[in-house]
Amino acid sequence: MKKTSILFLFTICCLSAISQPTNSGYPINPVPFTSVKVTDQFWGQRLAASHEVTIPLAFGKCEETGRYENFHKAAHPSPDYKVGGLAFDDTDVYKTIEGASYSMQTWPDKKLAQYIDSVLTIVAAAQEPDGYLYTSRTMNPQHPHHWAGLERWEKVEDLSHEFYNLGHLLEGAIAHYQATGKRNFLDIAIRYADCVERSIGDKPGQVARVPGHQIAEMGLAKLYTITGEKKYLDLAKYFLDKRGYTTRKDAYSQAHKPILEQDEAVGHAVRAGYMYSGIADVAALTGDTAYIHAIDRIWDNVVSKKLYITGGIGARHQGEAFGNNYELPNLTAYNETCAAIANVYWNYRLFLLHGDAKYFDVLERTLYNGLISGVSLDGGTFFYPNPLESDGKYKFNSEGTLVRQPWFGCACCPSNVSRFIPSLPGYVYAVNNSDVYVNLFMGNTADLTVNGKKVSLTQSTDYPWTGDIHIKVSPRSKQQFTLKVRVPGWVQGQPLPSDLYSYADGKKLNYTVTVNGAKVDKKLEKGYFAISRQWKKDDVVEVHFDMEPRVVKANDKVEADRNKISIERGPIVYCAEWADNDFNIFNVMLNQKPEIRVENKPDLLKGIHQLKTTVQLLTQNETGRLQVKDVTLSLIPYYAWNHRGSGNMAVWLLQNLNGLNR
Ligand code: FUB
Ligand code: ZN
Repeated sequence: MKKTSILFLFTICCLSAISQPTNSGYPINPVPFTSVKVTDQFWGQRLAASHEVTIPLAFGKCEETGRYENFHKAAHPSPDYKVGGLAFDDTDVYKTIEGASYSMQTWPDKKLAQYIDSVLTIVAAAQEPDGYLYTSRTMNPQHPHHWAGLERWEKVEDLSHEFYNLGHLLEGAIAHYQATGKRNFLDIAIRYADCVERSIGDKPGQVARVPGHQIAEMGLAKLYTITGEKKYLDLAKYFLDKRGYTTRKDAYSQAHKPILEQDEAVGHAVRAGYMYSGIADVAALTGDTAYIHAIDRIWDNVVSKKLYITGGIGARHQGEAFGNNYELPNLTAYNETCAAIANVYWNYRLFLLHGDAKYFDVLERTLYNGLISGVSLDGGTFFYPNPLESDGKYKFNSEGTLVRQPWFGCACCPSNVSRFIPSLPGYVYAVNNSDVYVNLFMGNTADLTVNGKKVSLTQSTDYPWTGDIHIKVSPRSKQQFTLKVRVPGWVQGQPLPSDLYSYADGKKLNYTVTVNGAKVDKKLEKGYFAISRQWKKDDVVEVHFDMEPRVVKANDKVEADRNKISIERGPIVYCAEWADNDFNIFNVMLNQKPEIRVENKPDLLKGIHQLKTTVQLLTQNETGRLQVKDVTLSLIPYYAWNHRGSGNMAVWLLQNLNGLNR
């Protein structure tokens, strides 16, 4: 038999061994990352950087920093081992394999696949006979990691991260299985999930525990969807239902009250974002509307009171946590990169539940700004916090460095970037019966199934620099369906679906849609331009969004942004940085009606559109008298800041003298 047919048979066997796969439970079906090939300039660069730099770097760091060694040690335990590092270091290995699995869809890579298999052999060897997989204990059970306690699960509600490790193990293993059809990672993950499922609960012999750090809920719900085994969904729901009823009862961990009573985003932002995502997954699969109401309420709170203009969440350094309502400081904004990723997960799931474009408005804002600011353009260095202002001196802690770093002692952000960026193709489209959603704009080719029939879509665009998008729609044969093109809030005059921010320049942007050259009447459904017709091969949809620089003001209740404005264009939030301006950007006053020019700079920061505007620069002469002169202020996309060293940077810029009094 030829090699290829052996592989084919093997793949089929692997796939068929999974019993009764179910769907995601969401009314709207994601179009998976395996069906979309990105051909885009903007995202193509990021995906290539992820493949060529981020993922090899993360694997290299896992090796160099002893993360693989931990699995080796767990395979051969010894009372002499001193358990160091962090109790969730195993997850960096799982997250990097997850990212590599997505990435290999775009760049099939036999060597990488073999490397992953060799890593998985080491991981499998570390698993205890009953499935328990936690190197921080197994390598030396008498002296486990000081966060773990002498008994399994003893400190899982505090800091042991045993369930957090399970969550990332499941996420990584399922992505690997979906991408490769191989079960070597999935089987490890199932064995650990079974171990937890047997141990946790209210039955005799079990212990009642919830995760100190959420994410297992998402992983378990996903495991249910691919295996059809209800016990995994039950465990995910148990973790949620039990929250607030065990010994853990604090806001840091969103356990201050039962989930159904929560209406404000509090505590550690990554924990929160993962929990809200897990709630959405479980609600979709169980039809529990009370859970949906809870996350809808919390989402309203975030979007109207706790979201940065960059889409970042988690204002406070202390506890890596949400602040109070309207507490959105700029210099000290924490905005962990992982929290931005969690915000994308959550908003994506709310879209899948409700089919409303407003969730993608939040997602897009986060994606293009506060998320990708967390990784350098070359994919090789990372930010942990993502502040909206810098004086080139303020540092959060050892991880809150002044320039992006290749890795951190706590490497959650680099490894999260490793897994998130290559998963991006999975966010572009979605399908619900005869509705096809176009949610993100980027060059790609995609194969969708609409009402059981194959439809190909080809997008080409220069987005986010222009608002022109060309979509070729090609069903195999003539087919009736509705193409729903998202009309972003920013083109409809609303930065976010709340009154937290508003445009302050009085401009009105326009947008048009044509099909095969003929204009289509505007018919917006939940923020989507809906085109229902009998589609035929090579139909062409042309979308145009006016893209102009916009002036944004924050709600007056946001003290940090009073008397200031920020500037954006399309989905991109801009900032002023020292490297483009040979004066102190904190001493400039923007005009009341700034005129902003757009300049295409293909050679700057991997190609950007720069914005320029005339501002008044305040200086003092030798006697201390104020002097005012007009200068040109240059702005760059916020995501691209800090590529030329550290120094002054600001997203919110002074527009009124009153701002100086604060
Ligand atoms: O606890 C695991 C990860 O470490 C969290 O998600 C991050 O915020 C960091 O604290
Ligand atoms: Zn992180």
